[in-house]
Amino acid sequence: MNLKNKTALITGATSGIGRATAYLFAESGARLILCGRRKERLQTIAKDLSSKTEVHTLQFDVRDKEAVFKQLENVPKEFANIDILINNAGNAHGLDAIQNGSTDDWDAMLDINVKGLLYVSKAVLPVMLKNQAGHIINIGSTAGKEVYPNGNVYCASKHAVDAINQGMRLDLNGKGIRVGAINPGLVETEFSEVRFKGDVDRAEKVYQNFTPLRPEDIADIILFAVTRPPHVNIADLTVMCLDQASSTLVNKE
Ligand code: NDP
Ligand code: 8X3
Repeated sequence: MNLKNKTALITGATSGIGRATAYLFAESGARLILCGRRKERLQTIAKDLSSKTEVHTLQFDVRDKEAVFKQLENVPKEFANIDILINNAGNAHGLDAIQNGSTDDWDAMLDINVKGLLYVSKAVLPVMLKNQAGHIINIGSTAGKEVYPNGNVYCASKHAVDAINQGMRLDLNGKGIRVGAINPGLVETEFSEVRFKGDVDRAEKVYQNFTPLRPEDIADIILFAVTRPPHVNIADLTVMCLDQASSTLVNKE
């Protein structure tokens, strides 16, 4: 599948789904703008992909509104014509009953998963509107389709992504811009390590005794979505591994 002459901006490209998407898009020839906070990782990935395509890296925290707009205003001109935006940066912070939740965790999830996605979209949209063309993929979650015990604010943030995805599609109708969400179930990435604040043992247990999705599985679906003919828009797609039936029902050995 060919993305030659397309420029794709991927947030959260330093790990998991975003990183897998960067590698797959590079194979397909897309020019890449890779974003994240961890500069060394961005540099390593850019070096890895430099034989396949042109890569520009942007280091910023999506919560930092000023940084988002400043960095995106100043991308080199050969990268400025963004065709594809993958709104992927995000994480869960904590897994606690609402009465025990940390307000810092709540701020992080709402500021990153919701407001960060909005800031990046607002910064990228003018070029898509000018071109009357573009494709935005919002990475939602099964947590944006149902709520599970102790998932409260993370689920709220992903329900917000679901609403924003629908709202974007309504407001951008007639402007040549495709908008769609990919909503994964359990994918083995650094997600649980972040959720459990570096407790690797606890994080590993989340993915034990069944076969979870791999980040490459989601990258593959993202590539499929962005390489459909221009009149085809995958509006909303939920994907789980075979062993998962819902957020709370996973067939473990
Ligand atoms: P990872 O933890 O592996 O990757 C998260 C990415 O988001 C990293 O590249 C990280 O980069 C970036 N990120 C996090 N916070 C910020 C921030 N404040 N500013 C900029 N970038 C940030 O997790 P996944 O790959 O699993 O998660 C990617 C997306 O997929 C998220 O939106 C997540 O909610 C969603 N998702 C994940 C599922 C799963 O089971 N893993 C299932 C459903 C959805 P850096 O730290 O360098 O800034
Ligand atoms: C990540 C999947 O089930 O941990 O969005 O919320 S889950």
